[in-house]
Order: sequence, then C-alpha cells, then structure tokens
Amino acid sequence: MKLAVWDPDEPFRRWRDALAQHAGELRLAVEVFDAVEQPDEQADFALVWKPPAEWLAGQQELRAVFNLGAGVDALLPLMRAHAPQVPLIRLEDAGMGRQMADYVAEAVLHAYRRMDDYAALQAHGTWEPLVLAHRTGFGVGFLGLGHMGLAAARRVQAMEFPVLACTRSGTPRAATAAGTAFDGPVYGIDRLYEFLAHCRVLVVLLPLTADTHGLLDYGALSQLPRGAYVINAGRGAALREQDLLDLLDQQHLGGATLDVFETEPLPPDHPLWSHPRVRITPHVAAQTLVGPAAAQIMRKIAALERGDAPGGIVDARLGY
Ligand code: NDP
Ligand code: OXD
Repeated sequence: MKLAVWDPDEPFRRWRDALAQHAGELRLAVEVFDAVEQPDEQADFALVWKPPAEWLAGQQELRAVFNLGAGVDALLPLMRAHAPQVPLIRLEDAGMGRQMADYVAEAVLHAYRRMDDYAALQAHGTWEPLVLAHRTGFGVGFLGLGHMGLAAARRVQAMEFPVLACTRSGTPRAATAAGTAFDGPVYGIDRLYEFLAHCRVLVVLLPLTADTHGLLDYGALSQLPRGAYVINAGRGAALREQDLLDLLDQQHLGGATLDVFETEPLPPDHPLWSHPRVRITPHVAAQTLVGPAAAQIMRKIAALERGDAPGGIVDARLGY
C-alpha cells in the first residue's frame, strides 16, 4: 500500500521513518513517498497538512485522507471540492493533549494569581499585595470539551479549580468515550450565555465550523463576569477580536492569552500585539508530534484494513 505525506513543515524522512517503524509492528507492506517531491504518484492513503488543492484533485485512488493535526477547517473545503467521497480522519490527541493542558494550566494560574496586575504595579515600582480570589469560586469554563478540552480540564481540575463546560451536544462526549467522568456541569450550546456567566476564566477549545465562526462576539463575551479572563487556543475566528479588544478597554474583561487568530500570522500592526492585558503565542499551544501521530495513523490504517471504522472520522456535515 502507498502512503503519501504532504507536510512542508516537517522533514519527510521523519515521517517516513516513524511510519515505517509502526507499519512493521502491524505487518503491513507500506511504501511511503514524499508527495511534495513526487506530486504525480498515486497514493492509497494521504497524510497531509494544508496540501494544495491541485495535488489533492490529482489523487484518484485515495481510500482515506489523514489530517496531520486536530483541526480540519482548512482541509475540509478542499475535501468537499476534490474528494467528497473520501473519508477524512483527524488526529485524536496523539500527544497534543498534554501540551494543551500545560498551555491552559499556565494561563489559568497567570489569571488567578493576577500576574498582569503585578506586571502593571512593577512597571511603576509599586509594592502592593493584591487580594486573591477564593479558589472555590473561581470557575474555569471550557467551551469545547473534546480531546483538547478534556485534557486541559482534567489538569485544571487537578489544580483544584471548579470546572464547567459547554459543548454542542450538551454532554461530556469525549470523557464518556474515554470511559472517564467529567466532574462538573456541562451546558449545551443553547445555554451558552448561562454558561459564560459562571466563567471567571473562559477556555476556548472549539473547532472552527459554520456554527462556531464568530460565536464569541460582543454579546456573548459581555456575559462573562466583570474581570473575567479569556484563553483561546482553538481557532481564532471563533472569537471576534475587535469585540474582545473593546471589552478589555472597557475593563469588562481582565485579560487574555491567545494562541490563535482571525488572521495568522497576526499582522504586525494589529492592536492585539501591544495591548497590555493580552499575551500572544504564535499557534504553538499543542503541536503535532511525529512519533505518536505516526503510531496513531498506522493503527487507524490497520483498522481500515480489517474493515473496522477508526476513531476520528470527520463528520463533514458538522465540520469537525
Ligand atoms: P474534538 O472534536 O475532540 O472536540 C471538539 C469539541 O468542541 C467538542 O466538545 C464539541 O462538542 C465542541 N463543539 C463543536 N462544535 C460546537 C458548537 N457549535 N458549540 C459548542 N461546542 C462545540 O476536537 P479537539 O478537542 O481535538 O480539538 C479542538 C480544536 O482545537 C481543533 O479543532 C483545533 O481547531 C484546535 N487545536 C488547536 C491547537 C493549537 O495548537 N492551538 C492544537 C490542536 C487543536 P461535542 O462534544 O458535543 O461534539
Ligand atoms: C491542530 C493545530 O489543529 O495545530 O492540530 O492547530
């Protein structure tokens, strides 16, 4: 069977070696080729991160496409246009959950311990102890409780903050699928405003879909309690940046840690860069790890070979 890898961000040999290692364990005869270098070869399975449309359109024998990341918002329109019958399969955690938990835990503690306020005091050489909120009343809300949200929520829960969540289905589906409990209230998206009113910190770990695009606008963000903190590591376009800036400037919101943006890279003159209550990282909260990703993909190919449906098949109708 032939696997094509299209990933201009990673040296091809790293994918080839990792896939070969896991193919051996599964006793599959696998040939891996570099789709960037050999665009005319036909593959059975494509493993891609943001491939060009013409390459995907030229692949006539695909049995499945594996997205080399969790979010499929960039790939799904290409699949709809050029390979509508081919299943699209995304990564499920594959080592990203722990990274996301680190990222969110740091930002929650940053907010809870009022580090932006201390930075402002330091800038004026002011020695002034500030009041610390009671932990039991410091609710951390997860908008999106999938593989990323659940990993981060578990960590925050282990840090003894109360957690709550809001999902499309109104259930902790990822926790149920993993056979674990989510120890907090879960709201359906129809109760978004009620959920937001309980979040001292809002952690956004949503996929970008038709339903989530612009979901966190002025009206929604103003439901957060005064002084609330926003962390967005899902997709930038779920949150209206100008509305966030307005609410920060009106001091309704206390600060934000942002990893994802409406436009990436964030344009050099964007006001978010210089806002004193905003921390920015360049879409690095959880990065694809070649080893665990290759192992997971080979397990899924083995499942397809057996005639089973692997996890992570994208529902094109829902967009994630
Ligand atoms: P999952 O598909 O596992 O989980 C998605 C979650 O979002 C589910 O809880 C789902 O609800 C919920 N959801 C979907 N649509 C809505 C909606 N309209 N309203 C409310 N909730 C909704 O995805 P992952 O957790 O693996 O990843 C989430 C996103 O994080 C990715 O799509 C990607 O965009 C982003 N990401 C960012 C990274 C970074 O480095 N910044 C790294 C990895 C991922 P339900 O449970 O009911 O289905
Ligand atoms: C992903 C990402 O979706 O890196 O995996 O954002």
